[in-house]
Amino acid sequence: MSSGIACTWMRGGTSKGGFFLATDLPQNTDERDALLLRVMGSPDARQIDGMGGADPLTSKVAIVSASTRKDIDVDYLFLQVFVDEARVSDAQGCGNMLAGVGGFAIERGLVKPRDGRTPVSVYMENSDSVAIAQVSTPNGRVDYKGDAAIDGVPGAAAPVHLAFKDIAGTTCGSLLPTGNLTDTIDDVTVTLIDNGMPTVLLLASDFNISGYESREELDANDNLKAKLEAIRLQAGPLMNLGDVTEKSVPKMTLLSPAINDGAIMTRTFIPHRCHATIGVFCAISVATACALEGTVAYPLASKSQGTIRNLDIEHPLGATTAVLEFTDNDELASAGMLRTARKLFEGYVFT
Ligand code: NQM
Repeated sequence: MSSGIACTWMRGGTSKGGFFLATDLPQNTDERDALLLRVMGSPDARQIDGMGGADPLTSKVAIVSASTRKDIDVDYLFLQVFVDEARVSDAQGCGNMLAGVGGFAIERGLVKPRDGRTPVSVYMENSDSVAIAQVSTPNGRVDYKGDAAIDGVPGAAAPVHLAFKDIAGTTCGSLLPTGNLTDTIDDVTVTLIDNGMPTVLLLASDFNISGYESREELDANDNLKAKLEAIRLQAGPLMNLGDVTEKSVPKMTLLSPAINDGAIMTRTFIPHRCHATIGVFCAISVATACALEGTVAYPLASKSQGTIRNLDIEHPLGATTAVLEFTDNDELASAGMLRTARKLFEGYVFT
């Protein structure tokens, strides 16, 4: 029997996947990706021969290493392992898997825990930016149990507060990569934005849908998906992403008015399947557009004031609260979000 590779399986926010130490994986990218495809069981729609959950949200990998950067504890590389294609992509980050990185890093001895709560500074390699994750560590041990609840995850767990600075334009070069608040693609008015995640914002009403449909209903709407993909392929180069045919960005977010007192309602394609909820950075990008007059989101969004604004971004399973902090001059200073994480399994995975 071949010897396995040490790994931890964790839920991070509303995603799930494998967490590895960089030192346990091949340094060669092609070898590493081939191994991760075997680990997940891709390409196969059911991922029956691997650990993946037959969904982009459960076919994710976090690679963590001790950082040599000043004031940074660990480096985190996120990889999306495609389900039914033999592809592994580092073109996007993942704020949901990020929720598990701090606990994993402490448990693997990369960060010394404090008594109570341990701040873990994470360099996110995908976006060349930094997050601070607050991990619950009573008596100096990671505790995943707690009473924080997030929509899209049953029950409750310990809170993991995530804080981000300087994430605007980390992938596309600037917050509004075309320099415009709106652009027109295929006669549809869109906002192209990147506050941590390259995202195309569109009005659901422009596609003859309500924007309140279920994930399953939207996934079955081939006509809608074809229109979104045609727009996405044109948006890619406009957003400085080049040819995005084989990339998991930009995400496509359909907007409609909120129905549960939130800021706005969303349905997000990531990019070919509808998200069960919404990604962390995607929600922050949507929230940012809600606060920016002139975007397609602004007229639909409920208005909030003050230097700290909590925007509930509604999604198919509830809402996620993006916390935006503004300067006195109304410029965006930082963003944050509450997530939870849970360690599910620790051991060796065999390829
Ligand atoms: O936007 C899914 C997720 C994500 C990414 C995706 C994410 C983010 O929910 O930060 O978390 O958009 O592919 O895990």
